[in-house]
Amino acid sequence: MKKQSDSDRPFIKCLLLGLDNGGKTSILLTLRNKFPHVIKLKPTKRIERTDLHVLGLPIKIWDMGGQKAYREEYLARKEYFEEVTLVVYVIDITDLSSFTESMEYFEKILDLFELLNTDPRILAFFHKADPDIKDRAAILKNVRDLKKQITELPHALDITVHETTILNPASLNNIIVQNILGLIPKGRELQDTFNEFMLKINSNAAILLDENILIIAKAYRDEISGNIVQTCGRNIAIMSEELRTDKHAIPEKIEIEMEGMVFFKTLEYEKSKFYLVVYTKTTESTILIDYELPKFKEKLFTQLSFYDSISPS
Ligand SMILES: Nc1nc2c(ncn2[C@@H]2O[C@H](COP(=O)(O)OP(=O)(O)O)[C@@H](O)[C@H]2O)c(=O)[nH]1
Ligand SMILES: [Mg+2]
Repeated sequence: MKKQSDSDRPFIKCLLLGLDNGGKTSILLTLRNKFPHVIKLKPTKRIERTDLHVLGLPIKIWDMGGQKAYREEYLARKEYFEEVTLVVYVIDITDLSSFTESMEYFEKILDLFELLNTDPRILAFFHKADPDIKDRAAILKNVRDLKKQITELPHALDITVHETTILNPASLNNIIVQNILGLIPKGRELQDTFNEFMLKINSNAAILLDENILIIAKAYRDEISGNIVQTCGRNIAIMSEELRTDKHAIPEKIEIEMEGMVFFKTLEYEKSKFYLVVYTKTTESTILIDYELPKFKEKLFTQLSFYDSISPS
């Protein structure tokens, strides 16, 4: 295993932890924009690593098995937990019988971080919160109980809770990427530029995707508009990528009428591509977008030209 000190480039180390069968590998595949529900998964043996790039910064995600024997091995080897920036702890909210064991493991992990004096950002994923079951009384009760147990953990570490499902890949991507972007200066600057653009174009929601279809900036006026722009944006971007791979014509701009308008535009910058998706309910916005887009592009590309100077804060 290559240690962080062997590498001269900065990177972010992210651990995916939790009991086996919780959904870790499925989450990882979703991040790679594969479709996990059509793949039969085998239990992860030991550790599987995936590299993502967010704004040019390598993100190394380690999927840490989850079977009992492996869990004990990880806990015995502190180096796994060293220099970790982000931890995603996955709990299957449909499996009440696993809660006690899962919370015990979670607590041991938090103990280790305290012992190592590291302070990673910690996300608890209440996973398998599929739309058709998440409002059932039994699931709501599970969520309440787990939240209570998490707030009662004897740790100073800040843990944020997210209900997740692989049936909503846009939201999964968003949670992870936003947390990573929040940790790097370039990510925060980009978000500021995007907020400014959003104010000027007076729209309901807008996102900027990179070519891996990860949301690298977003601004919503309300949650429904946010969901519309994410769902449309992700799927049109996938369509566009597939057309490109098959060497068909690539749409430069797409418009969809939908209680308003969704605009999808490809922005090319040197060898990279970005996708801008905007949802708006006023015709005034469409004029504003045309007017503001060149200025926004210029500012965005100036910021992105400092790729190499990105480093974790
Ligand atoms: N209903 C539902 N099933 C899921 C979800 N995520 C994963 N699964 C299923 O849960 C099982 C275990 O998933 P896997 O990713 O192998 O878990 P891991 O052991 O933590 O890596 C598989 O059958 C997945 O298809 C989800 O969001 N909803
Ligand atoms: Mg697995």
